[in-house]
Amino acid sequence: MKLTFSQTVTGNISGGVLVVTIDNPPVNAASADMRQGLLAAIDNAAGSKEISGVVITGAGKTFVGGADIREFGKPMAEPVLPQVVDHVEASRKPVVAAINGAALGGGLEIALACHHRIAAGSAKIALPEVKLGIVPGAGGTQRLPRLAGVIAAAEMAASGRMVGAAEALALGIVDEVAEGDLVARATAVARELAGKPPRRTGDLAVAAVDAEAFGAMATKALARARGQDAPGEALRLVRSAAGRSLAEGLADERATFLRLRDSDQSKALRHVFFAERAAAKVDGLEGVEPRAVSTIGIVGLGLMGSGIVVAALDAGYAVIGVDATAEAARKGRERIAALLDRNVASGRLDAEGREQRLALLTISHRMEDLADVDLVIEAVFDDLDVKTDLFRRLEGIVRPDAVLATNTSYLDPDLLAAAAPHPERVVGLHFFSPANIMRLVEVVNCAKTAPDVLATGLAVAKKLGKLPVVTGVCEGFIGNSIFSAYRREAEFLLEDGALPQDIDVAMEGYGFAMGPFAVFDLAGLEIAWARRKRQAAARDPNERYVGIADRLCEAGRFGQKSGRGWYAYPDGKRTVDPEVTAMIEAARAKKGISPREIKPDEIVLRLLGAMAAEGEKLLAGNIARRASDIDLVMINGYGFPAYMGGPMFAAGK
Ligand code: 3H9
Repeated sequence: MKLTFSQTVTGNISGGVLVVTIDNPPVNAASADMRQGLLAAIDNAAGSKEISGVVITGAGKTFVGGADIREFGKPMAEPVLPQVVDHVEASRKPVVAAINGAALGGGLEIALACHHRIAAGSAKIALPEVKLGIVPGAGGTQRLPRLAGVIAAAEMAASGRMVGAAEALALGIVDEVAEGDLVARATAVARELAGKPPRRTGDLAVAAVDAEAFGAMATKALARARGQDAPGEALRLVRSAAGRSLAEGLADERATFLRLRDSDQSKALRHVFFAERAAAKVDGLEGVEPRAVSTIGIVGLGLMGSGIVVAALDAGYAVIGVDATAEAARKGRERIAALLDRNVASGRLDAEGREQRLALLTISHRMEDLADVDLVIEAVFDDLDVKTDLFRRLEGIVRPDAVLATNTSYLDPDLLAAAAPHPERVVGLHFFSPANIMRLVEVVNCAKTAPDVLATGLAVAKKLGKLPVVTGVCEGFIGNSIFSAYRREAEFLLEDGALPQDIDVAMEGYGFAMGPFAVFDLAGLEIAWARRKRQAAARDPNERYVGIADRLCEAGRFGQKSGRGWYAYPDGKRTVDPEVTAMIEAARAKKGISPREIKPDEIVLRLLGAMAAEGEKLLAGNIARRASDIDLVMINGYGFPAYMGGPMFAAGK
């Protein structure tokens, strides 16, 4: 018999067990309706003679995706999740969680309050709240350590790391992993447990903690979470579970959750969460099917190309890597193998995974070997003639339905496409280095790119585990346009009175992992110098131009690689160089600028302002489709701190 507890929660009685199904697409979030329904289901079981136990499961591929994030910032409707969770735990009849898929945040908290947990092999659990700038708010920091121990629980709560079924079993978070029919097994267990005193997680003692081991884990977790409030709070809450009652711990957790939920960091991170989902929706692509891609050809096996090869192999694509000569191809193969070896050494990959990837890889110096690939990504030298020539050759080799993608950063892909007989199959896929690690891919919608070709670019980037953001064509696309404006303003600040180290310290204080001048030195100064020289003739003589970077390059200071740039690097360590200070002072004097003291707040304000102003231009020119896309590009490609929401969010756009 089907029972309806709310619009999203229904039940079925099977042999004395109430099987409660949460069906709240897309991710079974714990919305007000779902909370009310779940509470009603537990009450119904309590009051029914016919029911001796309860199973809770989710419809579809998610158990419960957590609290409904869209409700944050609105008045909270009763019952709140902690009430529901307490109700589940307090039930006198056994409640078994049948974790059919992702049990995240509030979803895991519901499962933790159940008296027995059975996971499907594909289940995944996590407390991802810190990624939204909050801590768990329905008992996660207090119940998880009672099952998994303080250290494992604290590490999960501070990192938001996703844990698979096997690890959850090993950690004691789930009691078993179901081999066959999950709900049938959970129903059988509920029947076995009926009439016995329920094993309540909240009643369990928290095992003693090794303070040194906790300290080592916490140091690592905090280093990764620099600048953010939530991870430290999560560590504190889990740690203190050991020394106080459940009720005290829950009260502290709830107060911390409510405080952080209203914090600026949480608002910014929620903006980023929804920005990522919005970026995947592209006007004009509704109902457009991407072309099927199973084999990718990658031309140019330098640093960028090899990184793209590894990303493609990681995603399970068959890859044909091509470079111009047998020697270059051999070096490319070595580079790819070295990247895989590094992943093995760091534990990210096992030896079997390495072999599987190498089995998917063909290396060649013959372009003709690309005859049957579905997609070619070129990552050759960023020169228009070289790339145009390559595209022309490819046209004569690849299948007529193959997609051609360019990884250019600065060239005009419309010019490249124009050189090809079929410009509609050309798209830009702008990866960031190292391409197997960096999450951002700018997908460049060229003037003639066909909708299904754009959709293919997006689908492939997504399958590579990347965050694709669509950009129109302009010099530097979204990211480098904004980065240029940032660079320009940073150089104005130099002339006006700040030194590189002042600017870097201010931006690092704001949350960037590295300030702009440290980044310039890391990336190398010569490419931007070459571009400035190329553009010199066309430059408006009335435009403010700072020549200090040119003076540095003329003096052979090309950045970290050459041992000197905006800083000196004795023993590889970033050090202020009086020679650079003197060059900056000379440049100011030459222009008759008397320097003034510029405080960190002004530095931050001017640099953020420059980024937002350039962002406005990109929006007006239809290069970026929405302000939040710009935020994603700067966060994922240029080190803008996610917990500040991106330059457009910070500017209130
Ligand atoms: C929490 O639980 C706090 C508690 O401790 C305390 C409470 C008191 N709410 O990602 P997708 C939407 S905090 C509302 O593309 P996937 C999403 O916006 C929460 N909506 O799918 C999108 O909508 P649209 C802790 C949500 O299959 C659609 O679902 N939980 C939520 O690639 C599809 O999303 C989390 O942080 C939500 N919680 O991945 C989990 N989640 O189609 C966050 C998703 O309109 N969620 N949506 O654009 C995820 O990590 C992924 O969405 C998930 C599915 C892995 C579940």
